[in-house]
Amino acid sequence: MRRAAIAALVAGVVGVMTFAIGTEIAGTASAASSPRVLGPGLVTVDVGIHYSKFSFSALSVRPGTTVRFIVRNNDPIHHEFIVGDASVHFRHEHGTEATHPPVPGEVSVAPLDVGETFYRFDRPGRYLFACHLPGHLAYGMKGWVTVTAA
Ligand SMILES: [Cu+2]
Repeated sequence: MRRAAIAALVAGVVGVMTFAIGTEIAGTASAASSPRVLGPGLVTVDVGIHYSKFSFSALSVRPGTTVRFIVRNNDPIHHEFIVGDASVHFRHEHGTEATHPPVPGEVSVAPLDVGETFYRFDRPGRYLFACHLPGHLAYGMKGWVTVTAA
């Protein structure tokens, strides 16, 4: 059962790798805002990963919120969690960094491991979070953090 699930997961990821990636970064996909708005100040958010999907796709915070993202990778493959503005995502989608040192908002998580990263949201707007390993963003490993107006 577990082997079959893993095989399906791998097949799914490979299946989407042929799609052009990168075009989604400027996407205008609307994500429903979470009814709960977090912050300001320091808040901790649990981010689960299973079958190459994040456990949620929308998060709302107030300006001046530092989020501690606890990223739990429940898959048998590597993933990463990258949050930031469009330039951050462009760099990662087209870049060559295989893993990420402790830059705020960027963390690589080994199979079945847990990682964490902090990111401070100040300016109102929408900030993409995504996994930029090959094919993962196109497969749907993304979501949005909405920073509400002050
Ligand atoms: Cu991934």
